[in-house]
Amino acid sequence: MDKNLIRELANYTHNAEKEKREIIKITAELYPELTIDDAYLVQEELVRQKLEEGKRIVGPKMGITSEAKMKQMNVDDPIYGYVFDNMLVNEGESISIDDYIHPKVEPEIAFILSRDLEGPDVTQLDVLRATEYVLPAIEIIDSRYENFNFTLPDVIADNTSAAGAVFGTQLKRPDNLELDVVGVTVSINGKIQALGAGAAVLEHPANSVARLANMLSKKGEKVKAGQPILTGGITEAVKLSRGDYVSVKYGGLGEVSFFVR
Ligand code: OOG
Ligand code: MG
Repeated sequence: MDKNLIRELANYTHNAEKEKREIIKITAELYPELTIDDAYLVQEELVRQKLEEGKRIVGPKMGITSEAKMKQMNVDDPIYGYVFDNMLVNEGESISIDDYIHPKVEPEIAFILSRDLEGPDVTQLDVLRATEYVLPAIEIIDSRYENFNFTLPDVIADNTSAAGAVFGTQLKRPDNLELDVVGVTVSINGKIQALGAGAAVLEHPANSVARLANMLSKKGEKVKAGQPILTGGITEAVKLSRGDYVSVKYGGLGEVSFFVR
């Protein structure tokens, strides 16, 4: 794909994010031929632009790793993107709904590795052996596309809807956890809106990290030690409104919460 076109498409989603406004998906009219490989080139350019603006990568995120997400978004393959430092929300604090377009939340289990993992043959066991901590997390997604309507290439070129992340403060060693049978509830103002178990994510959240390492290896990249890795929404995403108190509770992993003002 032509360098100018890559830049044009990266500007398209990046400007929408900065201006907090909805856009029509790229594949509707702008460039219907966009492939998944092209879309990752657009994402790379978007990441480059953000780094140039002085933002920092906090860690990678996997998306569309559960059946619930595949059904809700009508797409069917795991994808990856990046969480940046300006997206971080401290546990227990509040966000302003005005800083987003149409935000939703997803309950996710995050991993922190003690050593780098390089694909293409990383397994679940490799991930568990390399995991220093797991922690409860909430991802805030905010697709720049109208009505969250996109194809896989569109959402990849939009940094997989990344808009916020709340990492829990309770870090757990993975040794005594069975992450596939960890249950999770998502409550808004005390009422449960979604629930699931870790196994919803590729049968075990560690598989999501393995998949990420194996996907990144196609670009000669690896999953780095020390960065929190979001493994993907366990349940469907839940829409946010002003005045919401969002609380996500995990069996054995703790709880993460924040407010929407
Ligand atoms: C795309 C991002 C999906 C996840 O955890 O599945 C994602 C979207 O649904 O807008 O982050
Ligand atoms: Mg997510």
